[in-house]
Amino acid sequence: MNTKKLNLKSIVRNIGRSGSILAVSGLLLTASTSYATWQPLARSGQKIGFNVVMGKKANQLVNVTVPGFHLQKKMVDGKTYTVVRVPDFPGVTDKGNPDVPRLSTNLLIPNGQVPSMKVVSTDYVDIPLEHPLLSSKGHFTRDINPETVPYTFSDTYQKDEFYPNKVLAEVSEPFTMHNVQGVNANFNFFQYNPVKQVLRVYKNVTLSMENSVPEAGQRATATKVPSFLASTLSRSFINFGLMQKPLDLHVADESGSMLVICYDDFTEAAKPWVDWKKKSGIPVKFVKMSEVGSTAEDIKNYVQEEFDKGGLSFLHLIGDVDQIPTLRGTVERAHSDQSYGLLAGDDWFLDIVVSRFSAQTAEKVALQVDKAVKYESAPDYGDAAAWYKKGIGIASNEGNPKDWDYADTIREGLMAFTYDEIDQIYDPNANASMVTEAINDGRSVINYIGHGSKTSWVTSRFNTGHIAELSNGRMLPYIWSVACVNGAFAGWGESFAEAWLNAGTLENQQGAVAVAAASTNMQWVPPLYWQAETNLVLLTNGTSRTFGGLSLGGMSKIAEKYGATSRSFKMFVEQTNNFGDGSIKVRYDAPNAVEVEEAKFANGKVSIKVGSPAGADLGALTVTVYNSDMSVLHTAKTDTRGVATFDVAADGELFTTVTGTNLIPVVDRKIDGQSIKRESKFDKLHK
Ligand SMILES: [Ca+2]
Ligand SMILES: [Ca+2]
Repeated sequence: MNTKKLNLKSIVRNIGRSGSILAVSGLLLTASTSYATWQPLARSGQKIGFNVVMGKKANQLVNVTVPGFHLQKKMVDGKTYTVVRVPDFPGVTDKGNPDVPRLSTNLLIPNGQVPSMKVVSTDYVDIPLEHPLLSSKGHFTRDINPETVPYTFSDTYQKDEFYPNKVLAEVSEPFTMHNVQGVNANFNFFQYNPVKQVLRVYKNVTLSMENSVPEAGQRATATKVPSFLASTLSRSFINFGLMQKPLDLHVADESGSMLVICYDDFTEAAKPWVDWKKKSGIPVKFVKMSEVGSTAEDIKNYVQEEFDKGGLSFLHLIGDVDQIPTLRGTVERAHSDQSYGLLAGDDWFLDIVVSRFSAQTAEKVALQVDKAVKYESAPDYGDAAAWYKKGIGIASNEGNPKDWDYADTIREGLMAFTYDEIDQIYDPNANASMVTEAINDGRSVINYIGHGSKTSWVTSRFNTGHIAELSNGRMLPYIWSVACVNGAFAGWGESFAEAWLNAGTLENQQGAVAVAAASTNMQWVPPLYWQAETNLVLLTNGTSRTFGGLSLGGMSKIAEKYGATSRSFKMFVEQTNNFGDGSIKVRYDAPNAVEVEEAKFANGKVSIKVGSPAGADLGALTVTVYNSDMSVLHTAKTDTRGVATFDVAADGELFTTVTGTNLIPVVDRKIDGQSIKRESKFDKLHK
């Protein structure tokens, strides 16, 4: 085997063992069904192994192992083809070309560096295929049934060379997430020669990622990562653990600050929510639209200026699109609030969370405000809290694998976490009354996968009319919708996503607390990576579970899988907007009760002691201390004993609020000039 023919550039040194032919054809012959069979290349496991074996600022050594792949036969127009798949990774998805698996990952890099990837050693096998490798249908949107898209075969199938005809490992241009830089590395470890009908798999490769500029020896300045990004970084960059120290990365206690841009007439209606955000520990800068200007460009400039000052984590807009314009996307001119969040680096990785109360009247703003405030500040508890552990999956019977297959995977993950009931409302049997009944019974999360319209989910036919008829009160779910145009919010007509937030009155609430949905047509497969990451990785393993932070983290998974400059990633970021408060901490369990056992102010120091008779975790709760007009406002986290202390210079009455994940918060507890000891549990019981 001549390695020169492998299209490996000169930097690639193949010092590994030479390729060997693996006899798997016998296996293929016996596989008469369309079921996938696992073709092992290593002894154990099916996970692609990314192992950063050395992590320094100057260079990192990465070892990638491919333990095997799934092999499947598929009949197309009377001819048999081979399909090759790897768990957790998509195909290259290039229309008409062999759909080999695309392996890739995100890596943190030192700021200001443009790293290159060099191959240190490789080990590959050549596998003759009994049937030709099937092509990809390419990307298409969810307004199209995949079955109606034909397979095509490009010129590649006539060429006696390996596809993709690229270097073994490519790194993207560096991108910036808020204040941290990374690259996407793409590994062309699956290659196919259509004429020889041979699949080449690199099963073990070691690579060295080296910086463009030699280390000058100066100490790097510490980088503080806002808490909403912490989970995304630690879960989606394979080298986070190893590089956190060399890169001097620290996760901040604080969530960062929020900029609110509000249509002038809605200022009063917005006030209770702004006050609540401050009490829950988010510093808020509130401005009227007239102070910002009138155009999208005015908003973009204003947000950029705030971001450049440092510390901005959230942008929230209040008003419909005619009152506060969207910024149009670059891929398909999608109406895009998210584009306001692209502030650092020339990339599509969001740097802050962006969300909107898309309401047209002060009355509806007041309703959306009340939904968000009460969701966080006054949760159900005891028997009434059962709904937090219930969810809904709604999915179509289309796609390969089917949409309901993905919905089942999410369901299993959530059930293994805190959930004890997730409805399976799947085609062909799904209908609107199933959705209505479940929501009215109380559900905290809805995952939708299928076709969508501006006013409905096609699977179940649940539409804006049904939302208006709901009677779920304040059992308000949050919703991840993988569908076309559910969030087409520009213009005066009410979109599906807006209807969820606008449903009900202050007295009789209904609908949802937050919805992530697209303003244009979503693609079939890439959004599923967003949804899976959001539900199964960031929710179940994360530390900071804000609705917008979960969505943002899920988006970075699309970049990881399809490339940082892929159309799929850019398009998804631009089109997928957050309706409702993006900074709310989602609830996925019955809330824990805590109480303020001690709140004293003496000698310029406030000391708060939080306790929990029910045994809730007392560490890392957010405690704020403020005066009545909130001109004084301090935030701190409790230590493991539940204690937070503050230096406060203020006269007059002081108050405290305690918030946390799945917590029944303590709100507006008055702080006294002297210690007020609550009765102990013992005293209460023995009175
Ligand atoms: Ca960015
Ligand atoms: Ca609208």
